[in-house]
Amino acid sequence: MKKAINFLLFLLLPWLSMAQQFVANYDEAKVPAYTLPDPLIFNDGTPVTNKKEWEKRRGEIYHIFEKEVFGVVPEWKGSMKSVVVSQRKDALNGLAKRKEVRLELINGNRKIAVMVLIYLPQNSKDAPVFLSYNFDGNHTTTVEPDVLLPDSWVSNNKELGISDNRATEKGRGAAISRWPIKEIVTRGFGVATVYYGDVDPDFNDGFKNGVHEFFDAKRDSSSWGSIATWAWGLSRVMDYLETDKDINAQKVIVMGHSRLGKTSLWAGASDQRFAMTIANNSGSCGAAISRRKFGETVGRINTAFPHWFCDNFKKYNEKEELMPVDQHELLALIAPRPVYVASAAEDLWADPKGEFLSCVYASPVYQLLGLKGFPAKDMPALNTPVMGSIAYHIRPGKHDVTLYDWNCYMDFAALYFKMKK
Ligand code: GTR
Repeated sequence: MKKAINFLLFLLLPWLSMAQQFVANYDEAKVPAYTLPDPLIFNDGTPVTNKKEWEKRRGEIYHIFEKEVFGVVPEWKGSMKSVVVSQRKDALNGLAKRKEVRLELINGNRKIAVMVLIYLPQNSKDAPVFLSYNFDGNHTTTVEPDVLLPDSWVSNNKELGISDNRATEKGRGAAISRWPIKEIVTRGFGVATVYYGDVDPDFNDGFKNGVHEFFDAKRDSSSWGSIATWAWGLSRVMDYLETDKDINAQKVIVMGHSRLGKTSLWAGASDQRFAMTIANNSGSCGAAISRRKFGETVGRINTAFPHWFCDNFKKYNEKEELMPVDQHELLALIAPRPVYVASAAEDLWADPKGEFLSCVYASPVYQLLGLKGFPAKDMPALNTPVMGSIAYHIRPGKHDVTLYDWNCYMDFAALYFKMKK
């Protein structure tokens, strides 16, 4: 017994000591001086002067994010089948059409199912649709009693020690404050949501579960981490949406909160079919400038979540200044399509100022492409959204998604898609 405890301590100590040593900086005066990589300068030092050159430079930046941060997606040799498992015309008391679609990813005799829950306004053909992962199962986003419970890892895995039964009936509607579906549909938008654990369970198991089990490729230091896997999953949902006659696939907005905000940025950068990207409180390695080392740092995120990024990224633990890219360039990769970054005033862990500054520093790329860019140089006051090709707001309160956030996203989308008020 004593031996076993010692062995456990031996395994845990390096992690515990790193976790204990880490003290987040929340003092603006202690933010180090830094120089950001310039998205409009090629790796060889020559400047980018027009749209055509930007396309080439975009490839350089994308490649660095792939190889050094999120990891490279292996070749997919499988196939996907979609099955509509339920359909209602009278959802939300007649306000919406609803369907649940099971996407079956198949590779030989291996198969996983990804469930998509879709709410659309009755007259949906031209409605922009927010595609967004949820954290705990599709049934947590709605109180409707017949939406299916997840049958993936939340319910049948003990790795996270989940004990609150959120994958059961007890979780139904538990996240509705983050999913104002009625308000969204009333304003003429649709919502497609997927439980992210269907695609890849969020724990460090050496990439043996989720869609990873489909890819036989040997892993190396640039192989994809879970964020890239989740982003890939959003592209598979997009493959389906393109086939759904109730949906205009030209108007799909990819939106995510927190780790799933980081995911939406990488999905928006990787798949140009997404018309718009929204990152809610995405923080470290999402929208926030890493070189500021404010709140959560690269070292801290790689220690707490070693499976989110590729192994190469660990080289930059406590050495953010050596990163060949920074997060403003992740936003720039989304150009010319619009992108919205949002912060919460009490969410210092996510570095609101760093999230704002990324918008400022990504703006020259949009401007080079003849677009408005980001029309602010100073942080706006609370609840005062700034909207150009890049949009930003900071609201009071905690790390969360609120109706206020959604209303801003809908305002921005309504502007971009020229919807009537
Ligand atoms: C935190 C993590 C953040 C953010 C958040 C979340 O623990 O440090 O980067 O991703 O989780 O996703 O809720």
